[in-house]
Amino acid sequence: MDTRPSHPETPSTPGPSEAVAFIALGANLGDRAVTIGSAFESVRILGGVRLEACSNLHETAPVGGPPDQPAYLNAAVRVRTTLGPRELLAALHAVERAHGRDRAREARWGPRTLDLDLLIYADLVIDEPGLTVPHPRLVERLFVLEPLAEVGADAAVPGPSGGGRTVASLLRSLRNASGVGGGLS
Ligand code: A4P
Ligand code: MG
Repeated sequence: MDTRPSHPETPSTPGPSEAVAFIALGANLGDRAVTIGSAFESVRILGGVRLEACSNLHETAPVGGPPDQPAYLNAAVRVRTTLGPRELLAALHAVERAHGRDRAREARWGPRTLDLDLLIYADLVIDEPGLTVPHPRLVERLFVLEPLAEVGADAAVPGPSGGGRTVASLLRSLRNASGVGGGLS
């Protein structure tokens, strides 16, 4: 099922204060495809955010967390935004809550209705309580890099984890290291 909004792209030129950002989506409870589709729409209508591109939905085996948790659906989006990174993360947390996420009741890396992670925000490198950008685990996770490459293959991942390499290059390396074939050329 393709749950992407039918017209996600806003055909205007970027404003001077807009930053390009990438967001990961993950769900492994409830009707995952409906949740991710609804989250695409919620991001599309956020104030100060223009949704530019949505990836496909990827069925992925859970990494970490409690044993026997259900498989995930993962996706990624590219946005342009006038929100700062903290404001954007706060808006994403509000979208998670609107989809039934309750952090107080869940285990770390445990099952969740919706997880939204801020992966990349322009060329910023931030390491503060409550906000690390680029997302610290993005370079080690196929379930993040594969959808991300669909919407931002040429995006550079700044900071110590990405070293300025592109998403496509990081994905190729991780696929080689994991013995997964079919890397992007
Ligand atoms: N936080 C700091 N930086 C960020 C950022 N860039 N984006 C803080 C999002 N959040 C950020 O996050 C914990 C804290 O990280 C928050 O207080 C936030 O302010 P959380 O969403 O409450 O908890 P979490 O998601 O369980 O923790 P974490 O460490 O972000 O987990 P991950 O790395 O997101 O991993 N397997 C598959 N196949 N697919 C998945 O999607 N997801 C996870 C969660 C584990 N295994 C998975 C998947
Ligand atoms: Mg998270």
